[in-house]
Amino acid sequence: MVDQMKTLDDYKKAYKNSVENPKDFWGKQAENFVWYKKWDNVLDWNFNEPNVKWFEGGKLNITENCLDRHLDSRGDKTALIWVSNELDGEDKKYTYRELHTEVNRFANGLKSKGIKKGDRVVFYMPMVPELMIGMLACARIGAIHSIVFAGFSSQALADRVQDAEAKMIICSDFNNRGAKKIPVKAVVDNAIKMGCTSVETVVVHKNTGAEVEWNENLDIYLHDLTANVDDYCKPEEMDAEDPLFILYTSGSTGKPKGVVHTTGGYMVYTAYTFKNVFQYQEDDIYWCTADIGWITGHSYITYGPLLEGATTMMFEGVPTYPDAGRFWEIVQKYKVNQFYTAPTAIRALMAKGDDFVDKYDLSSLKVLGTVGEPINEEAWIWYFEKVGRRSIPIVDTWWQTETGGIMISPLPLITDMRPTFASYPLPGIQTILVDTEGNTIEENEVEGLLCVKHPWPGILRTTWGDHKRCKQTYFSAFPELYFTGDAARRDEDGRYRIIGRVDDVLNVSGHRIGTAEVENAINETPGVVESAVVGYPHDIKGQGIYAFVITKGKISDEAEFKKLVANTVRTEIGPIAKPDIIQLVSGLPKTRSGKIMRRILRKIATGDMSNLGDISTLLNPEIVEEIKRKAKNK
Ligand code: 7RM
Repeated sequence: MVDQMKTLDDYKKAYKNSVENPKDFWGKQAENFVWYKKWDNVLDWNFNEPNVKWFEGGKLNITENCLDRHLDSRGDKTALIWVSNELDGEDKKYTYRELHTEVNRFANGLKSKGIKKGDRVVFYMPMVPELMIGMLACARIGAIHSIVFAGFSSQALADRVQDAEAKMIICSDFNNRGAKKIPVKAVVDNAIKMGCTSVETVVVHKNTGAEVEWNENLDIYLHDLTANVDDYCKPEEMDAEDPLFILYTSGSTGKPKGVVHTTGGYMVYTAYTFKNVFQYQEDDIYWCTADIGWITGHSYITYGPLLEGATTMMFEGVPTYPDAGRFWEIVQKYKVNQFYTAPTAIRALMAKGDDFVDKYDLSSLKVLGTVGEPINEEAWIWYFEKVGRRSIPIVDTWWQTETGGIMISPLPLITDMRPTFASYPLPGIQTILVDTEGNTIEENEVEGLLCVKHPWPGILRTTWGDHKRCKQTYFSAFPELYFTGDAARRDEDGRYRIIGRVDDVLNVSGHRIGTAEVENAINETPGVVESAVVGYPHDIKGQGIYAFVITKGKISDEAEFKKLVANTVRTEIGPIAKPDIIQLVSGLPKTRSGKIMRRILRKIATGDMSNLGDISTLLNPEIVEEIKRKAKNK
């Protein structure tokens, strides 16, 4: 098991050591795992290419470390508690031994369909145990999983399957989500029709048991795949730098990119951060409410907890079904010790009133966590007072799909807390703030661009199929630095407060959405000439999506047309990217070189129209008046 810091002194020593001797520091953490062959070199790196290699030459399998190595000491310990969408549903528990068997059987099933090391397998599934079992089964045989959040549309799914050239898709028949039943397999069928030619097999997990269309050439039920397989599958020997998974994430331009994480470094980093940020103790029950389709679910539902032999929970449903007390009902029922969720969920529950939280016994809780977006002070205080009953620490964890694990966070009862501050960088994380020219900002209380100057084991290695794009996006803004895309400010004690994205990436209910993606989708609507999408502050979602749309000629039924635009976005990306506000305009403010002036649109969308700055240099300054007049947030 990796080290666990217990005191402020431990943190200070670990931080200092990690900066002065990064190889020693991470080499020691890595010693705690099972390696088939030890590494030759802890770290080799440059941020120019970029080329980062951790534990080069080391051979291992991450599932050996998540499962096999716990069998002697924790074979009968509960590894996974799965909580059903229904209040009276049948929850499920898996011991480490049972989870091991399920993963091995699934892995043998994959092999029987010709899946081997290096092949890509896409998952499009709800929050069911088979998703966790399936991702681990891939890791067992060295296949690269790419999990697509099951709220994405067929088009978005097809884009990702094609980019990854996946050989297999694994899905469910239907998905239970709150009061809804969502046809998951039908979305996959549609994606296949869009030309996913690399796909040889579609594995269908019988979830609700409802009837689905069947394609004899491709489809097989999961229970048939694993009907006659062995209970043991020898783990594939992976190189430390072999890819473990691809996870697509939105950026400021074009289509989402496939962030690639590799095996050894990701393993060491997720285990270390899990154990320290949540201060996990052997008999604790840990619950992260994220979806496994996002990085938070990868690192802190599956890998981090299982690597540390924890009991991890997985919830199928939503926070407001059957009512806004559901989270707290589950915390009470399972005596949850660590609870990790997103600010958007906290704000949504806060808005439903205190009665839903007051009536439950939450005395088991020891640590509360948040992730995904800046938490506003009001939500932080509500979380602290109502859920934490003023007595337990909150960890506001800042990190990204690209960082693999938590980067900046308080350590519960070890470092102090300041509401809305993600606080201190974890050991191994050398954060700095720079100005737009790349000069280091030494002073405190000054806003700057958040960068990291030394690699940590969980850093992304590349973007799938396009290494240039990785360099361009993260390592080109400032030489020798990893650029996060976020602005931040540091207080006099060294705590960081994350301000938010400085690029064209929106954060809507904790979901990362590129404005360019939404614009491309809107532009697919017949009758649309051009569009510009910006974010605006939204009480519950953090940010809402505001779309300015130029149409071909006059639209007779504006309401109907806006519905059409919204539906196109739903089809192209998924419901999470649907604009909250659509304003039809006759033009967009542009510079003389033809660039849309988003700065002006952002202000108008926010309702902050008094000071739009100098607009005289625009190609079409007169358009600003028209847009202001019809703006929706005034
Ligand atoms: C884990 C995750 C990453 C972006 C990131 C930030 C924002 C995440 C916080 C936060 C303020 C936080 N991965 N973000 N955590 N902002 N405080 N604690 O969310 O790739 O989906 O998003 O999310 O802007 O760059 S992500």
